Amino acid sequence: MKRRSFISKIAIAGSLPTLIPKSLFAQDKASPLIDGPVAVCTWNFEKANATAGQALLEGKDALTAAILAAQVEEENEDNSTVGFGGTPDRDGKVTLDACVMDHNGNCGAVLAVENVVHVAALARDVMEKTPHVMLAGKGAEKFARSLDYPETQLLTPKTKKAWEKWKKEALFQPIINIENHDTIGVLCRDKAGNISGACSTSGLGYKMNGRIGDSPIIGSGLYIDNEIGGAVATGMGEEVVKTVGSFLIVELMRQGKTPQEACDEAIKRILKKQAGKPNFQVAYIALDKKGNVGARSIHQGFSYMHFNNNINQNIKVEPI
Ligand code: SD4
Repeated sequence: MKRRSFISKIAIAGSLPTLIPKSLFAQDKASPLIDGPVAVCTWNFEKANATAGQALLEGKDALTAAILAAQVEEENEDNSTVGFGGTPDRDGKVTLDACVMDHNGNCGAVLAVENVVHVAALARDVMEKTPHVMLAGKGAEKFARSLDYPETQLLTPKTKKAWEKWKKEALFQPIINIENHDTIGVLCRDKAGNISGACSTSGLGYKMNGRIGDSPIIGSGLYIDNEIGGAVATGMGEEVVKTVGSFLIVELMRQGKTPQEACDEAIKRILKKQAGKPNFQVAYIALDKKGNVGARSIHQGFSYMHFNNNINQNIKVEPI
């Protein structure tokens, strides 16, 4: 995968302005109202974000667009932190976590799922077809089989070989950036002005079997409040969970902070618990109801994709 900055134009005509009641922003004149659908996702997943952008331009709802973006990376064998080709745990098992949240505040999640590629879609099925919010492990897999999700071996020859090499030393040392953090978190605002999101990951490489990070935890890896906006996280999940990062960002925006200020504050909350700058990465993206976006990371190396007005752009993020 190329790690470069780019701007790609997507040749799609007919984008309609996003319909958001102006009265919502009557007292907030500080930030502009961005017209048209908006899609943002973690890292440099150009194709994933373009897929979401195109779906939004075609009139698909924000949740569908976010899941379509997640699926691009879930199928991408070269992404070693999501779906097929994801790095296994210490026991050689690829276990996936995902969640989704829609503009009505509905949410669904699956945890530690094996042999299913499209776990963000499965999280949506948990949300829409069960009385529950979360399904884990064998129960989630049984549910997937009942819906005819194909059974897929997620460990590839490449990741198996890397795991066998890792086992010789068996050191658990998460790498700071994209080399080991390629989780996809997506936030979309559709033509109706509704915001939804999705998050999908295989978690930290060589984690303990059964370990769950932030990504499938509503409020940590993802949170949406359609009156305010949404946020997603990537990086060291344990630290995101400790500060309930995505919920925190949305609540800070509710109190009047911009998406950028809210991301800054959420990163500072993590740093406050550390002596000096820690040797792990956490990064957030936030999108508000008006289409404004903010992002911040602890370390260099984080970037995100931004789609609006037919332009799909990779934005490098300055660390705190
Ligand atoms: C986790 N937050 O399981 C995930 C890892 C991650 O890119 O973001 N990787 O902790």
